[in-house]
Amino acid sequence: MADKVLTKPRTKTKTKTERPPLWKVILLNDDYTPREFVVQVLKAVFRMNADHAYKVMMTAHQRGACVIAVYTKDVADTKAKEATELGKQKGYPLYFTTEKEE
Ligand code: TYC
Repeated sequence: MADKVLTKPRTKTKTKTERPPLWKVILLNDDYTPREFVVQVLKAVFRMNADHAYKVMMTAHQRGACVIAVYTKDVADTKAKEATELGKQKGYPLYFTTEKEE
């Protein structure tokens, strides 16, 4: 083949130092969701033990909001949606949101 183009295999390796941005999942306080239910959701969706879940719930209760954990965007969105949905199923206004970590 006269027009065949020969290319040399790449030998240089690129050094990747950038990590994917992380997203915070934030629990917001409300006046209606029972404390025990918030603890249950934190344990189920965010794999917290009882002690940690209680502390996070109380922080949101007293300060209005609490950062729960950081994940890649997909995981953060999915978990926030799932946890909010659990409250919704019970008729509670429990709300989880996400925010990009700077
Ligand atoms: N404030 C709620 C109550 O007094 C409990 C609660 C805590 C709700 C934290 C949401 O993110 C929350 N029953």
